[in-house]
Amino acid sequence: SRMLTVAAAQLGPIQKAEGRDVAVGRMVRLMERAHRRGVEVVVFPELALTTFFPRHYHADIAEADGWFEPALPSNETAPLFEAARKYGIAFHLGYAEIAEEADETGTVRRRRFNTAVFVSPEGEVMLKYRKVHLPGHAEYDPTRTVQHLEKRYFEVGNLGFPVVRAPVGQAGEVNAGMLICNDRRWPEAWRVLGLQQVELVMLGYNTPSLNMEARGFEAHHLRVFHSHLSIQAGCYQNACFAVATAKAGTEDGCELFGHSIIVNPQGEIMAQATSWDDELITADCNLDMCALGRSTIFNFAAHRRPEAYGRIVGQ
Ligand code: CDT
Repeated sequence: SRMLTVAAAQLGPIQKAEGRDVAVGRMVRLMERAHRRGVEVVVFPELALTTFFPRHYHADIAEADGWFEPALPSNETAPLFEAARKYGIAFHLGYAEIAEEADETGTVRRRRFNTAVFVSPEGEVMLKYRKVHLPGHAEYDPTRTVQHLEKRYFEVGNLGFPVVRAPVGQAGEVNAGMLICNDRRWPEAWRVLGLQQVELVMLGYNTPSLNMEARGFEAHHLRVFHSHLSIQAGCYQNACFAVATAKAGTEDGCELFGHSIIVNPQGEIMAQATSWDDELITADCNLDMCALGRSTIFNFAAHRRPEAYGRIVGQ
């Protein structure tokens, strides 16, 4: 069987005043722990290097550039790449990306994305993804006590939902794909990965415990339920594993709910974080399990009916 040992490396809160050196130091310690447990792939959260900065308003977007990475590795993130090399571990990292890149009109300009990369133990980027579903709003909202300004700071990802056959671990290879936070709630995103025979979906998230838009219609306990429901359904309906890693705890007075999980193709939770702090959860994934769903109830070639789904893509 094709076994792959994976970990969700949940991070506790990172405060606004804390530098990347603090976050990276904690991440290196999680890598050391992963090594002791025989882990081959470590998944860190969305925007893992800083506090969840879209809660902070900057009138001039360029003022927010300090939250972004112009290059990876940088001096501050190099220890992470060194740890990966030392221990032979591949890792997934979410970060805010600045790229000097041509837009749809061909104009090269400064562009900002909510990005994740899957990096080999040798430090090579095997896969890059830019978040497609950006929640929140673009302008300061005085009706909210906490802002969620992803639509201000990031452009919609322009790389689609890529899947790569990555050479990792004893399994030899794994079909790997990524989602970022809010993407996990959209079945279309999972299905685009499923159509590429994804076996492992890596995703990081920062989800506030309090839904600012709930207006009394959503009980607090449903926040974690909806997150898990989305991930478990995504795995079952696309016959894949997922490692879903949270940033958790109270950042600058705002609570993020944690509850990182690893899920199998039956939709079962194999491991779950129980703290709201730095915590490593692991699971041994038999990638051959993906074949069952894919060859029976979710055999897409045999049973899927795209001719009836035109409305999904506006046809
Ligand atoms: N980071 C992120 O995408 N969080 C969202 C919260 C949305 S509240 C405006 C999520 O879907 O978990």
